[in-house]
Amino acid sequence: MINPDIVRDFFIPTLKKDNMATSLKNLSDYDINSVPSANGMKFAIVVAEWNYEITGALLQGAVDTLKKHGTWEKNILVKHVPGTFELTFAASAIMQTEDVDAVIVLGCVIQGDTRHFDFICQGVTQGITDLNTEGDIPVIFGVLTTENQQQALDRAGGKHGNKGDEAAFTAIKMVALNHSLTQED
Ligand code: DLZ
Repeated sequence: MINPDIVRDFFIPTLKKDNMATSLKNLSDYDINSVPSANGMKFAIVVAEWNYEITGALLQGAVDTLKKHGTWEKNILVKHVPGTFELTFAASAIMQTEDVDAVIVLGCVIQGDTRHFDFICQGVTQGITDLNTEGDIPVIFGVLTTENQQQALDRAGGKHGNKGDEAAFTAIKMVALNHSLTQED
């Protein structure tokens, strides 16, 4: 028997209707009423220090959005790591040691002259995917992978909004989903 609450959760779109094409997307433009209350939820945010003018802005967006939806500041744990590649280890360690409902990882990889970009992107994407497959709590992927700095700025509080906001409301929705599936009434 399908639980109608779960079905309803799945079908409330958060991103606005005309906001699906990546090139047009404003990552901060979402239906606020589609996001459940985050009151009582606990989050960890891991932030890469590489490109910190970008990732610091993502962090600000994520914290503001979590708080806007009712997360208490004392329930937001923030940890920094040197680069995006280290996000997987930190998220994994937090999952094993901290009492949180979700982990958000924030990073920014900007394409350079070598293939390093590809390896970092591939490594972190697979690493976070593995954590989501194997762990009990969601790990939200707030990593920008851009061709240049301007594209990153556009998505860190610029013309395409802030991917930190998107990561935060995604985290809240995933925690609500996880609780609806795992917690008894
Ligand atoms: C080495 C490196 C390079 C070239 N570029 C980036 C980047 O654009 N964004 C980022 O977050 N990190 C970068 N790094 C650092 C790696 O993520 C990692 O910290 C090092 O390879 C050490 O493991």
